[in-house]
Parts: sequence; structure tokens; C-alpha cells
Amino acid sequence: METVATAAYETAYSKPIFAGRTFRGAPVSELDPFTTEIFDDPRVFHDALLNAGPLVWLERHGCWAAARYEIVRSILSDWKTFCSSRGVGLDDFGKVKPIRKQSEILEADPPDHTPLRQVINRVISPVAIKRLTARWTEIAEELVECCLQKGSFDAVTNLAEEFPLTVMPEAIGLKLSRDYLLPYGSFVFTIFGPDNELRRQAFSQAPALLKWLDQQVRRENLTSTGFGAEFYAAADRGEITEYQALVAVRALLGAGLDTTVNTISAAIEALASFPDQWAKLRAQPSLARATFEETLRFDSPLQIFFRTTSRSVTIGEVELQEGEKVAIFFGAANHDPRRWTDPYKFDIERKTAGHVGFGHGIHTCAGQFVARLEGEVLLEVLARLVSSIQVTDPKTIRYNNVLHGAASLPVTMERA
Ligand code: EJD
Repeated sequence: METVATAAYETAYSKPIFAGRTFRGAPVSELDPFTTEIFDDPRVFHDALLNAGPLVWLERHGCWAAARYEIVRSILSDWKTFCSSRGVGLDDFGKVKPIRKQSEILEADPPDHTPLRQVINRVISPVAIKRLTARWTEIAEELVECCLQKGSFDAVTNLAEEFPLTVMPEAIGLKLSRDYLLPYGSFVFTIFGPDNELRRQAFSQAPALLKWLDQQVRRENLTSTGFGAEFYAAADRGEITEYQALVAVRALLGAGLDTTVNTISAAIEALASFPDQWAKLRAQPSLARATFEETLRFDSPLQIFFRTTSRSVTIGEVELQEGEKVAIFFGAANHDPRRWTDPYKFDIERKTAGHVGFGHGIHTCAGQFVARLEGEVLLEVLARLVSSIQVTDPKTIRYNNVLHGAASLPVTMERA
């Protein structure tokens, strides 16, 4: 197991990670995880959380942090104690009114959560989406071809964004403009964080984004085929309400773009940084799906969601009271050396089963089969058509309170 000297932690950021005090028996950190210095380099902070114990008290935000794999899994398994209905951001909906209309899927517990989740599971099940493979492969080939013609391009905007922005609106059945899809996703995720500059900036865009969203999700603005139409058909059959169909479309728009964009760019970056893994994928393009899965573990696009305690509970030696927030550090759990051998090695043949890049438990990513298909198709096409990928300039980060990903990644690619 790799251990890093505590001294290194103390120098990586503008202040020490731990305050040298405890709160209800847990180490206290004064550091704010929602700052650019940690977005730029989360690893040192994550390793510190993992080393510190099952829970850390984040004094700055008055909430707990859970990073260890086993703790994260057990919290996510216990939805009764660690509920979602009080919001999965830092705001407790028991105390403050949600900004966005509360999601009946993401921000809900059973039994309210169950019927809509069942319909979503069916509409975007592995079997239901299989028919998209041929069309998506065609689109991916065209796109990669276009990038190869450029030679040098931005792997984020020209490829990682372009692919989901092409396949998803079509699959959902959106008729209106795709211009707001990424800004809307960015907005949704960043408001899960604390009241900081990023969140205030997002708020200023809220009226325009929410107005656009309102139009997009209406039945009359969706094509007669696609996931959207299928949600409304389920409403017609009485399986869910008409409003829940709208909620499902809205969830696909919020969850279905930025997350896959970040994973695709992370995969390209990882493949460029680990030439042996790229060589392996090229030799065996059928490893595309496994490569995408390892990317989710290695560089998880969604870093943090919260749960709220619905009752008092003890974790390790720490007693949590009712109505406390727990930040779940998915990305850190996916690097817990207690669970993963050599966690910072990108290994596309690793046994990735059980990673929490898609979460865990009843709220585990509903779109995971759509995401996997996108990743598999695009990476398989890259493995077939491309001989080399080189990063030519440092990436820039797209700052977001809970998402981790690049804003730009300049690369060159050569034809196979
Ligand atoms: C999500 C994990 C909604 C909604 C928004 C975002 C998510 C889910 C649902 C993204 C979950 O608006 O209902 S990653």
C-alpha cells in the first residue's frame, strides 16, 4: 500500500488539511473542498481524507466527509438513514427551499422514488438502447474522421462534447436547440455545492436556463420516438403522472451530458498518458467498454453528492445526529487503497466491478447503460481508426462544485 508522508499534505494547499482538533471524535478539516486549489489537485486532499478515518468533519461547511470505500458503500446502501429527499447537495431541503424544483427521482426516497425509477430503468435499459449502437457508431466514425482531418484539435470541445451533444438530443427526441444543454448541466451540478462564487455565478444564469428547460421538456416539443416520448407514453398508461414524465426528461438533460463529456475526455487524457494501455486497447478494441469503466474509477466525473441523516446513527466511533449532511466522495472512494491495488494506475484490464463512479444502492446511476454505450462506441472507434493520441498543451479544468473534468485538452491524433 502506498503511503504519502503527512508533511506533503501540509504543503500542497494554502493551509493545512487538518486543524489538529477533533469534533465528536472525528478529525476536523478547515479546508474548503470547493475551491480551485482542490479542483486542480484533488488527489492530495482525497488521500488525506482516506488516511484520516471513516469520517472527517468539514468545519467550513458544517458537514461530514466520507471517502473510504466501505463507508461510502454502506452509507449509500442505507437510504433510510442517509436520505436523498432532503437534497443531494449541501442545502438541506428540510431547512431551505430548493432553487430548482425538487427532483422526484434524484431528490426522493422510496416509496415516492420507486415508480418513476422503474419506468426510467425500463426506457433506458440495456435491451432498450441496444438498437442505438449502429447509428451511434456511424456518428462516432464521422466525428473521429473529422478530428483526424484536423490533426490538431481540442479533445474536449471537438470530440468529448460533440459526441454526446449529437447522440443524446436525437435519442431523447429533442426538437429545440442544443445550445443550453451543457450550460444547464453545469448549472445543475454546481448548485449542489456551497454558496460560493461558482454557485452565485450559476444562479445569475438560472432564469434563462430554466426558461429554456421548461420548453424543452414539454411533450409537444419532443419527437414521437425517443426516450422522451416513451416517458410520456408511460404516463398515458397510468404508470407515472404526466408531470413525472417531464421530470424524467429533465433528469436526462441534467444528468446525461456533462457527465459523459467529462468521462470521455478523461478517457482520452488517460489513454494519452498511459501509452501501454492505449497500445492494449488498439490491439484489442473490444476492451473499449472496460476502458470506459476504468476511466469512471480512475477519474470519476461526479466527485461529490450528499446525503442527509434522517435519524441519529453511529459510524465507527462517531455519532451523527439527525439532520446532518454527509458529503460522499465518490472519486476518493474509487482510489481507496484498502479496496484498489495501485489505485492511481490506469489499468483497462483491472477488475473494476464495484467502483462507485456510478454511485451505489437504489440511486445508482439510472443512465449508466446509455453512458457505457456512448463510451464503448466512441472508444472502440478511436481504437480502430487512430494510431496515436498526443496531448500537446496542458488541459484546463472546467470548475464546478461537484463535477470534475477538463474544459480543454489540446491533442493531435494520427490515422491508423
Ligand atoms: C444526476 C447523478 C434531475 C436530475 C439532475 C441530475 C441528476 C439526476 C437527476 C446527475 C444524478 O433533474 O432530476 S449525475
